[in-house]
Amino acid sequence: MALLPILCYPDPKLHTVAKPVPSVDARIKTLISNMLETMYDAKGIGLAATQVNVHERLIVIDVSESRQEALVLINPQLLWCSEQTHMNEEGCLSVPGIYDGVLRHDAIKIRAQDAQGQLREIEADGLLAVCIQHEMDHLLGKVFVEYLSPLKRNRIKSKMLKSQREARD
Ligand code: K1U
Ligand code: ZN
Repeated sequence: MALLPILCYPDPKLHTVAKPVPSVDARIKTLISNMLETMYDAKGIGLAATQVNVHERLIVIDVSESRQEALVLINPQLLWCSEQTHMNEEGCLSVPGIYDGVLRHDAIKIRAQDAQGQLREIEADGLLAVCIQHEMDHLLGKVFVEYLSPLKRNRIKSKMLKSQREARD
């Protein structure tokens, strides 16, 4: 297994729209293992392939306390979402140290393949629903800061660029 480098906002590669995973083969299984290791190491609850510069529709998630309940979503499709929405505090491994409120559907239903390539339907609410919506946005090239005001987003962009410059020099 290997730790993968995570792209940091405002890297333009984060805005790439991911393509479907063609088949759940050995290459994808290795990528899943590496993404899970990377997510656990970074103390995240989710990770989209986009964030590790692989532009295919693959997400790993673990919102459990035990950190032993990994969920793998391949080629996820949104089937239904509740009308009811809620403002939730979100963070992102690609925007370290920034947390802000984003409006998300309270409950969703999705269809996705699992790590064996089996089609599953999943109903989610609470943190799992928030995390799935956040990760599915990544696959569309959208980062959560794009829901914030232009003023906040520009401040975050400048802060990220400054800390990336300082880490380089
Ligand atoms: O996509 C990512 O970068 C992972 C991200 C997922 C996420 C967190 C919170 C709400 C929605 C989606 C993270 O794991 S950020 C770090 C984190 O562990 C965390 C932050 C806030 C609340 C709960 C967890
Ligand atoms: Zn994120």
